[in-house]
Amino acid sequence: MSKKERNLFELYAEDSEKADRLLFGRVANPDRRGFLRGAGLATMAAMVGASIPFHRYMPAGFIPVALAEESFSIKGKDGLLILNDRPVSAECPAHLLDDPITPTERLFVRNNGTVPDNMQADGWTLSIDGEVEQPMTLSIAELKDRFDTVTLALQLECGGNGRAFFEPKARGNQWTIGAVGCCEWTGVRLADLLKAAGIKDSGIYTAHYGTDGHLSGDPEKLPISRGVPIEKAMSPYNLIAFQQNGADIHPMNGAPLRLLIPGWPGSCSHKWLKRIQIRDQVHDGPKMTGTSYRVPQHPVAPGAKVPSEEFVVIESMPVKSLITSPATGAQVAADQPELEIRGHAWAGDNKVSAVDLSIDFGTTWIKADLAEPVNPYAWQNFSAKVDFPEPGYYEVWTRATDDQGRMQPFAIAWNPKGYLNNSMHRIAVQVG
Ligand SMILES: Nc1nc2c(c(=O)[nH]1)N[C@H]1C(S)=C(S)[C@@H](COP(=O)(O)O)O[C@H]1N2
Ligand SMILES: [Mo]
Repeated sequence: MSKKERNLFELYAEDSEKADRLLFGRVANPDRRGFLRGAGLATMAAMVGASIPFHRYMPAGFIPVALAEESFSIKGKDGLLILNDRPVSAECPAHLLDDPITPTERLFVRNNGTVPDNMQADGWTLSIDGEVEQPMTLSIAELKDRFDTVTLALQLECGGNGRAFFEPKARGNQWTIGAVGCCEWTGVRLADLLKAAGIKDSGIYTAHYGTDGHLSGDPEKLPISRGVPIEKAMSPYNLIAFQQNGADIHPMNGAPLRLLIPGWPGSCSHKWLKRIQIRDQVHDGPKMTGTSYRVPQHPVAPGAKVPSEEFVVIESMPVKSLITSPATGAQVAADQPELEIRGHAWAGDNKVSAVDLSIDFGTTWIKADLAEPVNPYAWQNFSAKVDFPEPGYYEVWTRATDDQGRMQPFAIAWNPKGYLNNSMHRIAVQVG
C-alpha cells in the first residue's frame, strides 16, 4: 500500500492542528490560530515585522514559523504585556510608564476588532454628517489647511483598566494597571470641525466610526462605535490627531487619524477615524448599549445581578494614580534607606489636587510634590522622598485626591463588567 505524500496546503486544509504538530512539533496556541486565520495581511506583516512578499502562497490557517513561538510581540511596542492577540490587547508594566510623556512604544493597545489593512494617510478622508448644517468630507491635508494645528499631552485610560483585581471576576481583558498612558498628540480640535459643520439644534450626541473590522469577518458589522454628548465633544481639548509624539501615529494606536476625548473611557477615542455622525439621540452603536462601558447607577453588592435598565454610560473617569518608580519588588540597601518615589496622577475631567503616599499600610500619609499638568487633561507627575525606618518588607501606597475632594479608595467598588477600578496602587519595597 503506498502512502500518498500530501503537500502542506492539503495538510493544512484537512487538519491544521495536525499540520502544526508535524511542522512545529506542537499545536500553536488556538487563540493565536484564530487570530491569524482572521488576520488581514497588514496585521500579519505587523506581527512578523516585515511584509510577506509571497503571502499569496500561504495556506489558509497557516502559522508563520516566526509566530509559532509562544512569544508574540507587536512591532514598535516595547515591553508591553500581551493580554490577548485576537483582538490585540496589550498593557504596559507600571515601571515602564515612568516618563512624563509616554513614549509611543509604551502606550497600551486595546483593539475590539481586526486591524485595518489600509492605514495610508494619502487618500484618507474624514466625513462629518448627520444633524449638521454643512456635511463635509475632508482629506488630512484639508484638515491641516482649514483648522489650527495643536499639540497636547492627553491621558488615555481604558474603562476596564484594573479589571483583573475584581472579585468576583469580571469577564473581559484582565487589565492590571497598565492600560493608561499620556502621549503628546498633534491634530486639529474636534470642536473647530463641529463649529465649521454647524451643529443643528437637534444634534445632541456624536457617533464615531473607524475602518477596523468585526472579529467575525462580517463586513456589515462594526467592532465598536461610540460617541459623547455634544457638550463634551465641544471641549477644546478633544483632538482629531494625525501625529503621536511628533511622528506618525502607531498603526495599533489608530494611524493615520484618531480621535482623542481625554478624561473619558478610552473607548470614546476612536482609532482609524473615518466618520463622525451627529445624532439627535444618545448614540446606540456597538459597545454603547447593554453593559458595555456602562455601570449600575446605584452601588451594588459584589456579584449582584443587575437589571440592564440600571446601567448608565460611563462619562468622566475617576481620580487615580500610579507609582512608576521604583518597580515593585525594589531592593533598597539598609544603609541608604531613602528612596525617591515617582509616578503620575489623573482625574478624568477634573484636576488632581494632592497625592499622598503611605509606607505603613495607610496609617500615616506623606504628601508628594505634585506638578501642574502641562496642559489640561495631561496627567500630573508626582515625586516624594521616602525614609524607611528599619530593614524589612514595606509597601508603598499612593492615593490621589481630585479638586472635588474625592479620593482613591482602598477597596474596589464592584460592578458587573469590572470598570472604573481606581483603588490605590501599591508596590513592594524590601529594605536591607
Ligand atoms: N476604531 C477603534 N477605535 C478604538 C477601539 C477599537 O477597537 N477600534 N478601542 C477603543 C478602546 S476600548 C480603547 S481603551 C482605546 C485604546 O487606545 P489605544 O489602543 O491607542 O491605546 O481605543 C478605543 N478606540
Ligand atoms: Mo477600552
